[in-house]
Amino acid sequence: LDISWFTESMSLGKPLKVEPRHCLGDSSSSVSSDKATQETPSYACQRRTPLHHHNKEIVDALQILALSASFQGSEARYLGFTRAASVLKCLPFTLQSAEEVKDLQFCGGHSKTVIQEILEDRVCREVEMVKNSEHYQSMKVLTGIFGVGIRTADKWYRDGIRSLSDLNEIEGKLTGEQKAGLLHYTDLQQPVTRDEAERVEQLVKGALQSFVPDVQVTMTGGFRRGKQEGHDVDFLITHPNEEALNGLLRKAVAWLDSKGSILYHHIKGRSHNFARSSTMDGHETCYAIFALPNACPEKSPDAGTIQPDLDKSPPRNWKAVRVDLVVAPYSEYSYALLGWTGSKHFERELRRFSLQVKKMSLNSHGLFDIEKKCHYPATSEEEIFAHLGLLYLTPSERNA
Ligand code: DCT
Ligand code: MG
Repeated sequence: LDISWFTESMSLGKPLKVEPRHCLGDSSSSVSSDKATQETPSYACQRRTPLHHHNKEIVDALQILALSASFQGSEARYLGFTRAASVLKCLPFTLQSAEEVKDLQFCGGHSKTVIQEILEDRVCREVEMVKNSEHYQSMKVLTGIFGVGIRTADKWYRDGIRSLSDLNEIEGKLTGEQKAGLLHYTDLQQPVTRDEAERVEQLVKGALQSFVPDVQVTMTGGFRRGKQEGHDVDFLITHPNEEALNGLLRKAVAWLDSKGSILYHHIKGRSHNFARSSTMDGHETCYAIFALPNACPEKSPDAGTIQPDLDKSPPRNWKAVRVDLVVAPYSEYSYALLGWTGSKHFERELRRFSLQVKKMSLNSHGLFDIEKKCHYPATSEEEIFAHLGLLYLTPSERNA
């Protein structure tokens, strides 16, 4: 199978020979026509990755194995499966045979076995085993709690905790975040729809604008990449006048809280003394659980008639929704927007590319040239891609 047309489309219109440390946008890159299959760009930030693709079954399987590897603390295996899945998301056709991936980057070895099994048998035994394993199932439930990471969940697992009800035994040891996560577990397991995200946006904008009328609020994360559902709603807040941002997040959150819109919140202050060259993110951030009122409040049934079951609690007219609010100074806004749009794998690859290929450190505050020891200001995402010598990818092309 000649997949040069595919690799061309993946590599943003330019068939380029991938050298070690190759940078897609570089005009100096040499063109190779014979070894088209070596042309798959190494880094996900060099490929257009759409939201919808042609190999869902295989990608889902590889992502289950990636998740399972991360549950077992194997970063290398997590990355291996994630990279294979990410490359397949760019494939503009449905795979028919494992032969078709033989020269694709990251799709050899273990991943190829998985691809082959799914193509031949429709199922992969290893994936089925993982899905049925007690460790995977428990870790999925436990890491699904807001405030519980892999390390905590794994420690709990080793202490014999398997399910949410087992957590009653250690309730006193849970953090405030975890208690709130447990309390609203069922709601938070439900995906947030775009309609709900837009209603959260109205709430957030209303609160912020009551203090600063021309504050800029942008929905980021998966919704900005075109997803119709997400596990939370992410917002980025900025204003050309930095003074206007001082204390704004706390005031707006307190205002929402006073209206009963907040079930839980935790504000992480802005880190003033963090190294701008590090990959850490020091923006002021609020991690919250909102009580989002239902779109159409249900009318109380037959007001005035006697209710048969008076003990029944009234139907709830709200849903718990996870919300992240991030404040970025205007000068860092484009970097924060790029950093908070994701996907997670795309961001990871962008930072890896910056460091390995460009010797630059990228984070949500800026871009630092390690050799020249200077920062690159940017007023748009396009400028950041240009600083990195990459062709621009729209948010919907960053679903790596
Ligand atoms: N992010 C990142 N690295 C992380 C976590 C987050 O770069 N470890 C960035 C990328 C996405 C953005 O922050 C928002 O994070 P999530 O809400 O976790 O991701 P999402 O793509 O919005 O996913 P979902 O649609 O499920 O909310
Ligand atoms: Mg999100």
